[in-house]
Amino acid sequence: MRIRNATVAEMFNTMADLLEIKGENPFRIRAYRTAAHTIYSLSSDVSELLENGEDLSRLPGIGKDLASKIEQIVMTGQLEVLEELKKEVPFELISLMRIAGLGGKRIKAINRRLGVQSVEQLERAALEHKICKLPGFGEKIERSILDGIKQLREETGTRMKLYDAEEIVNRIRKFLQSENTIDKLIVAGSFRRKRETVRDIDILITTDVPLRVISLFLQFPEIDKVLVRGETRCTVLLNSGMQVDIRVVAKESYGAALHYFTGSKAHNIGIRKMGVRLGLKINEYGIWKEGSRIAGEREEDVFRVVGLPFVEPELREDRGELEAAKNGKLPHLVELHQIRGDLHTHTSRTDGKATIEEMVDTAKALGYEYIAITDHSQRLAMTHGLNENDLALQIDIIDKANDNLKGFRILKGIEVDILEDGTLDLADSILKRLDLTVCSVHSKLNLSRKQQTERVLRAMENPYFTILAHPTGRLINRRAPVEIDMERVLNKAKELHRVVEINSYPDRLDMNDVHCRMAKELGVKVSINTDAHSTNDLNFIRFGVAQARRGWLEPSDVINTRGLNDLLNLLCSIREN
Ligand code: DGT
Ligand code: CA
Ligand code: ZN
Repeated sequence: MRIRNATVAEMFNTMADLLEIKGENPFRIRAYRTAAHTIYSLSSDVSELLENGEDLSRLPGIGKDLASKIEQIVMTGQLEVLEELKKEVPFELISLMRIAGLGGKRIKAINRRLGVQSVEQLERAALEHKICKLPGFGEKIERSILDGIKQLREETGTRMKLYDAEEIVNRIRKFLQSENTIDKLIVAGSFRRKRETVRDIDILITTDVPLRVISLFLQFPEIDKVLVRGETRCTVLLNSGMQVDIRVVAKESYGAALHYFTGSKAHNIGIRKMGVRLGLKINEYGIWKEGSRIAGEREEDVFRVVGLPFVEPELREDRGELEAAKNGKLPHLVELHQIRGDLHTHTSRTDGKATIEEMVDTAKALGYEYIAITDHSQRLAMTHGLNENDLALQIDIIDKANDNLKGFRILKGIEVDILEDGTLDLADSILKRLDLTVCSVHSKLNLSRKQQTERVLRAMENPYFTILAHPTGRLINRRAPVEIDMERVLNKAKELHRVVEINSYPDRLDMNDVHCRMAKELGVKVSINTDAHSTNDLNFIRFGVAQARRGWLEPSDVINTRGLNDLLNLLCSIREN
């Protein structure tokens, strides 16, 4: 494998961040940062320099100790001390280091006292005035933290996760509907297309009293700045850095406006071109033929006039949906209500918050027929991962619990770590007693593409491998996906009849839409799971379903749309392969 300089530099910077949060010696911290900078700006790869027998300690800012660390990274793909440090300091805290005015010391205090781990959680704590009450903090610091978050979002142009945008939308909706003046309120744009992240929130409204609605909205307490203010529209920036656009549209234009502002832009252009060929003008106000308006009140109108059936918003990315619509080949997308169970969940036995009973009760309330309990395996010591004895005990517990259940089944599972060499973290003799396994990579995320891919392919060969969980390990806005050849992975999954997960956790949404589509085209079966760590998390399933829809998946592509018996048959047949 070839380690890139950027990788080495990033590991050193991470070291520095973690040491800073830990409150280590500033000289040591600076040494890592300087070294990172040196390596980043080298013109040749450190791995190449090493191959040529060069002495890295001759580089500026790099002594014997750092040189040997670089060598370790190049040889093994990881840095021992960094791995150790990650066990001590929550890795997520690093994202907070990028907020101006928030050093390691304060991050540590905020984390220890409020459990804050992400920028979003920090923002929430500040908005709820929890930060200013901490000893050594005050209102001024709290405000500067909020400013810092805003600045960070502006600088990095960070797109907000769909889940966070959804929460904002819910608050706006509630606020605007407090007066009974709104006829329709719908969020268009990437939010409606259910992209995993959104840049801004585009809201369309129909009402008889536009001025009144706009002036009410301007009183929304989270507004930081009003950017545009007109009689039927306004654009504001919220404290969170999120931009919101509100447009009041005429009832007769509602459908045309909804289509236009839902986008995507590329999809719109495709539609408009089809219209032009038919002598139609299609814009956000309506549909026109020879200067007179022929339609525009309903969104379906836009598709109808160009001879197409309705195209679901999640498909409107100009990825062949117009072509498919023309040829009657649109997929019948999977829907939330078709999901009959969840196949990746955790309990308080490892790092979840709820007991098996509580998870089961919630699953039943969601109308499910089954839930798989898949706690972590022993390798993840921080989560109190299960060893073979622990798992045997859990199997007994679940068997007993099932005896008392009617019309619902708890499936026995485990989220078993895929070790670096591609073996699984628990013995086959215990795995075979389970209904299914959810297999995932949690360590050595920085292997080369070839090694990472082969590690996963090898794991899939294990006869008790059922589902590949969160295949790329990415965390939206926090951690890039691992280097892995998804096409090879999916081909292998097809060959061995393995299932691949869409992890519905709002930070993960892994596989992404493009990989979902690839899976479908290769004929690989998918499972939409939440990876719930609490009863509430089971509701995240809607995000996974949205991602599946963006990947053109139909119910038959998704194994947990099957009823219990059907699913059990499938799980058995996977093992027989
Ligand atoms: P975002 O905000 O980056 O997450 O993605 P969108 O798709 O929400 O993009 P946005 O907010 O810039 O615009 C909303 C929709 O408005 C977009 O999806 C399509 C439509 N739109 C915006 N600009 C144009 C344009 O120049 N031509 C056409 N045909 N449509 C546009
Ligand atoms: Ca938008
Ligand atoms: Zn998990």
